[in-house]
Amino acid sequence: MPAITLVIGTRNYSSWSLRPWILLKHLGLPFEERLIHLETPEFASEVPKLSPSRRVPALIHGDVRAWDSLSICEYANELSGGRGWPAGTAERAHARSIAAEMHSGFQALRGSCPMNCRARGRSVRLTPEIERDLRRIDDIWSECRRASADRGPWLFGEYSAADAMFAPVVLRCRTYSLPLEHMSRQYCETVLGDPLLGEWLAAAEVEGVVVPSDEAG
Ligand SMILES: N[C@@H](CCC(=O)N[C@@H](CS)C(=O)NCC(=O)O)C(=O)O
Repeated sequence: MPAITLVIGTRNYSSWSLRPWILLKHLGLPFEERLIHLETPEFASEVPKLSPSRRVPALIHGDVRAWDSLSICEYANELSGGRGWPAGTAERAHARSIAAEMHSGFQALRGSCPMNCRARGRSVRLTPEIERDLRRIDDIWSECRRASADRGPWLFGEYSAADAMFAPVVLRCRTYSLPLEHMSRQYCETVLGDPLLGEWLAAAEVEGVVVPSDEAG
């Protein structure tokens, strides 16, 4: 079995890299990391050799190439024998839908509240667009948690790719102190208490890189 390599960007900023990274970790799939800092000459020269989209994350596994966070999560699900999504058909459809909604949506929130793992105490003006994104995220989390409360602490009880896709959103909520309802706040506590997220955050603390586009943030 060839080794899996996951190409990721700067931990502090690369929310898309965090998603498959934490899912692979939760599924117990061993992999090597190749970290290339964003907005560096190395990124410009190396990433085109590793990722057809010229973006991170990208996964290399023998002859297999997968790029784009959600497709890497799908590949990890296959490698794990289907443990990346909930077991029931209806819950799988639900989990895939909210993961896809995250992947393609919430532009207002994402644009105004970029992930910065190290940052705390930032404020943002809650425009109607950001409010709308936030209310939808709050509804997604609260509805999932109400339905799965007796089966474990994650969105569908056990950890799934849906939790991985939302992990960076929880970090944004912390950095920008975004208001959430009780069930969602509890879910954020679960995510922030995840030792595997702690591993990522500890590494982000010491990487010491500031990308130029964050200097104003
Ligand atoms: N839709 C892609 C987005 C990937 C993406 O935008 N990655 C950023 C880092 S978080 C990147 O590679 N930026 C470098 C660039 O665009 O040149 C995914 O889900 O993986």
